[in-house]
Amino acid sequence: MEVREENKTEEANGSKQDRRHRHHRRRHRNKHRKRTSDIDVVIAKCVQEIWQEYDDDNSGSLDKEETRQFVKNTLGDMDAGGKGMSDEEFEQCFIEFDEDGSGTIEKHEMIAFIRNITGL
Ligand SMILES: [Ca+2]
Repeated sequence: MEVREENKTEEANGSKQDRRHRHHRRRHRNKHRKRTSDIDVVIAKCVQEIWQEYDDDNSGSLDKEETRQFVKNTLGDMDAGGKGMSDEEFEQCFIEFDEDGSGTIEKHEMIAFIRNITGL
């Protein structure tokens, strides 16, 4: 919508060549900016939803039991065998989550973890 309106304005002004050049540059910039912010927005929204569902005591971070529920419900579904995750596997997973070893998962640790497993 916004881009279309800008194009219209540019068609009224400037030479054909100028217009094409400017248009190309702007598209390139927009593409880059959009890609970065889209991922941030999606991950932030994802973390928001996780916290709404799993941060039962609204502490702002997930303790081990809250994280266990999240891992069981979310990552457990990805397990092709459907047998879920063993306690040992969960402990390993929690250590990876809890970067600073505080015993709770903060939002930035969840964001880092999501980026890590999705490769974003
Ligand atoms: Ca932590």
